[in-house]
Amino acid sequence: MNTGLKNLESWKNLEKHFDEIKNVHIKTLFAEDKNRAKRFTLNETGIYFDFSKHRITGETLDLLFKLAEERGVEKRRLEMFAGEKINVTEERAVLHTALRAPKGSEIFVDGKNIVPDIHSVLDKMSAFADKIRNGKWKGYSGKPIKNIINIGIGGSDLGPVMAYEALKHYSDRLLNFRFVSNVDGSDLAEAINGIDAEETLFIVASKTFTTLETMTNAQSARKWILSKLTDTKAIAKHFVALSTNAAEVGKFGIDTENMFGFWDWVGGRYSMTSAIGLSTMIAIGPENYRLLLDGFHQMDEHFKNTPLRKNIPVIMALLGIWYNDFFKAETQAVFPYENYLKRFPAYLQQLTMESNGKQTTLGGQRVDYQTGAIYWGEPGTNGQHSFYQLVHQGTKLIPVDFIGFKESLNPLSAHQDYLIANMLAQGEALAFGKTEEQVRAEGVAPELIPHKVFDGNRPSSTFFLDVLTPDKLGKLVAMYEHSVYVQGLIWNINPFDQWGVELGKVLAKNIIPELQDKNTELRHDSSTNALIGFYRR
Ligand code: G6Q
Repeated sequence: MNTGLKNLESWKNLEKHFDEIKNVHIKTLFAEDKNRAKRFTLNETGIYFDFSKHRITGETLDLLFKLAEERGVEKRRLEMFAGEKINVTEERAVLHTALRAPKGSEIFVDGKNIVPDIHSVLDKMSAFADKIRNGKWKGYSGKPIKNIINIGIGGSDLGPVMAYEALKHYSDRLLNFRFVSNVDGSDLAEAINGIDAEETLFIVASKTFTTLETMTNAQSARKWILSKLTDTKAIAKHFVALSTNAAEVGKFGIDTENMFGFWDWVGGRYSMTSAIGLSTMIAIGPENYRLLLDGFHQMDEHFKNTPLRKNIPVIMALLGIWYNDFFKAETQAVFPYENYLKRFPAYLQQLTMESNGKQTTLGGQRVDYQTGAIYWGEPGTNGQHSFYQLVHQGTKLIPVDFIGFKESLNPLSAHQDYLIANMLAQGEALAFGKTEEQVRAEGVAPELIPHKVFDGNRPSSTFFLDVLTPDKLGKLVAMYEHSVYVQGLIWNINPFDQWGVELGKVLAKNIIPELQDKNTELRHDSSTNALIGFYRR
């Protein structure tokens, strides 16, 4: 089926251009242009973004920007900020950017300015976070809270865990944070192991408040609290909810006074700056949390107002299209050289893959091109001692995002120099490689020469920042959020729905009673029937 993307003039020109450039080596591109690094670097909002080590020329970028223009990116980015219902399959506005809009801004949904409500939730969160942090909020038996356990999954878990880990340096070390997501009982069991119920607060984070995993964990947590504190009045002191569903929160027994709300125009994986960020706020304090929001907002403004050619998320998105759709690269690696960002790749996996892992255009046609790449990654130097081998000498083309910071939050002798030297060396090695001649000149035995050759020509972006602060984290997350949106615009898909997660949930609901009642007749395929039989026995 022809969806029209490939008929665009810019797309056709990109195809032709790809044929001309596909075998050109990054080394040649650098040799031909002494100004290349400068030409292909931006320094915006405190992010130094070097995209010179890519298999692109000025012409490639011109054509990619043309593609973005033909797809209406300039105008359509504004539709998101204006609250248009761009999530067409769910008929919703997409306004995570409003969550970090400064007080006094005006953003309308169905004729109502939503900014005052956003700030009143933020104020309520701040007051609550302060009470936990200064010990004024007491558990049922009068002890202050020491343990905070966030129960949530997907978008109600990955943002909070990632942000907690990323900003641990700024967190109150007298508080102990844990995150429970998996319906596997071991997750909750380990989270409550060895801690005192009297000092524990559960944050039940669920937009819908109906998610099987979260509700199952929350019910078991409730039983645990009651097994220790016996009185149901204890629930009000040990449970708060982050949700859009007040009715279900009430049914669970949580006082809606202790509920922090958000709205249907916040998608799960875009919700870390909504009430879902409560655990982050308790950890780092309201002031630092405001800095985090401010960082997000600065990147929102950059994306919204900056011409495409100077726009970091737009360029990232277009480079992704270039590799995904022309070079047919299947994956995109993200390697942070900052240990606190160890959960950042996992967070990005949901953001990118749940958003752009789509096969249907906005108009309902099957796409006739590749959409979202597989995102993966680990902190840098650890990766070097495991999978980088494949990135350097394997048979697959893997574009890489390196993320590093000049300053360490824990300066220890020469650690930071070693860390950053490694990041820079990896980008250099990937791009420039090592030729047969160079290997031979080193006196390597002839039979080993082919094993020691590095072809290079492996592309990477480097994002270099000064130091990991809350606002820098906000900028980095928003940068990826917006690049995901731009890719969605180019592919004409909806990055804001997630129908692909439904089928498995429905089938699991059918299987649960079959596991519990051994006498029900099984009507699945022979493989599923046999597996259920094995479990039953
Ligand atoms: C994210 C998805 C999904 C969602 C979880 C949790 O965009 O919608 O990951 O966040 O399924 O949903 P609840 O917050 O409703 O429990």
